Amino acid sequence: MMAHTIPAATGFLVSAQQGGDQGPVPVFATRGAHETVAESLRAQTLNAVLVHSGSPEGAMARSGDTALVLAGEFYNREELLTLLPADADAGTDARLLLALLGVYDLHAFRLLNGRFAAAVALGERVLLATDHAGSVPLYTLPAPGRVIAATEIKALVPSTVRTPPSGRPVAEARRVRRVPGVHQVPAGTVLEIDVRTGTAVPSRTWVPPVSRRILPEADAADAVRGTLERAVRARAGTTTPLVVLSGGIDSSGVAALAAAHTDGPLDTLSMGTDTSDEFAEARVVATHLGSAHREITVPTADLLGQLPYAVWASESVDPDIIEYLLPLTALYRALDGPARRILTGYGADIPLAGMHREDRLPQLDTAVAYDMATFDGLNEMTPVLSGIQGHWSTHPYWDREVLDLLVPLEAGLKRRHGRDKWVLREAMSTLLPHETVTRPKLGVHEGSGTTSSFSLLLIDAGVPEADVHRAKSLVVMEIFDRVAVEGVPPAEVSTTDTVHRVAARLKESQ
Ligand code: IOT
Ligand code: MG
Repeated sequence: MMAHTIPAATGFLVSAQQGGDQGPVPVFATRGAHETVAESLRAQTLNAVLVHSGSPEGAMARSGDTALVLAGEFYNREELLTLLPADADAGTDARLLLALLGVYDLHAFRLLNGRFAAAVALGERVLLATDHAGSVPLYTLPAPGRVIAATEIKALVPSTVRTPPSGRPVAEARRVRRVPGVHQVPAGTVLEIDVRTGTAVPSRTWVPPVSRRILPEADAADAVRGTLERAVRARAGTTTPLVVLSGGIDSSGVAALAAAHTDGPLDTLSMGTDTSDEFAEARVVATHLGSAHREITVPTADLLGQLPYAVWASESVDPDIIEYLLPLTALYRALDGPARRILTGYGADIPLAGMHREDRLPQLDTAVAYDMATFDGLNEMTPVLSGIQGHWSTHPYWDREVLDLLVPLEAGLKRRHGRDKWVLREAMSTLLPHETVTRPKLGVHEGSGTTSSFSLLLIDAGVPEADVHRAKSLVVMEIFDRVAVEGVPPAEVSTTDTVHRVAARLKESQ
């Protein structure tokens, strides 16, 4: 049962090398047991440490001169199986990938709709790939004779890599702040690395659509509902899923579709703080769906104190993203008990421009184009966020087929009849109460008071209002340097002390 609640592995560290067998020391924020694997191929050895919850064998596969590890899961298994002989050995996603690589080589990654990071050693090559959205972050340090890669930066910093090789540049990949030689594998990309030279060649496996599609209202709403329904079903697993519910249209839509595919009541969970919450709005939905609903209240001081955990888990240095992720970090950390499969409404606002409160169609489409061109590397959907508590989160709105439908819809279907995210609201209109369908957007950073209380903390420390955003960025970067680069445990990093140091530095520089 466990294997269906969360994937066989939720993270990994690999070292592929021509000689020697000493891998780096595994360091992860993701909670789980560690399984060490060594596969000797003709030209290289693949050493791996898998983060797992009981069945790590499901996360690796070996055949002939190819060995691979997989963190995460696929959502189009049925479709993929039609490409293989009926008796193909494809019982796990790792074996399915191995079989597809045998047929398509690296182009296999163009076929996958999933949430994963993968590392493959084959012949003298190493393939490193993320899903279309890069939703499971993957980092690498490729060097002549040795390629190392991991799903968390902290596993690749000099203190944990025993003999850091001097890495080769990686074309088109973002370098990681303050960690020499380490690059992030771009979203929707497979890097093909020659293990002898450390040279990496990227191939895109997915790009966000840039053209726009015209559909009649009813057809668009039907397509959105059907596609989203499939995405939710593929993610629901075999145990009762938990939906993190704000009572907004995005998460309520996911909850309604998940409830339809769950035997017995669905589990839903809402968080609020002592300054702000959306409990009443979420309760309307929970009551309507008959879910087993829970509310968690986090004191605001505790919430801000958990900033180091949000940065440690996401390894993101974007202050706006950290404000969205902080309340969710607090929510997941408060979720004790066995590992859960969590569905969220996160990400719907990106293809639908929900964050922009924009009435004018040109500006709305500019926002969609901009956000679809800049999401990579923000790590906002990283599974590590809930993984620090041993859970697995997944985001139906960032299913590959859902994005391929939502992104290209012409802007007038996204803003229509005076409503934002119109096509989604219309698609969900028969499944949810009218007040939920018409409820205006409220971001998680607003609904939980996160943005305002973080600002207040900085202003109280003496930061002028005009500098607050820059100060937030400095605080987040300083915390990143502690918890991701220097390996300081998040429990030992104080948000308040960091805020005061940044405030003092800003004052000096004036
Ligand atoms: P928001 O859309 O408010 O929340 C994201 C998800 O977090 C919700 O769908 C819900 O599943 C969960 N959630 C939010 N609030 C609560 C709550 N109080 N209790 C329990 N669960 C909750 C930012 C945002 O406003 O989040 N997310 C945007 C995208 C960010 C922009 N990124 C970018 N441009 N690259 C989004 O699309 O979701
Ligand atoms: Mg949302």
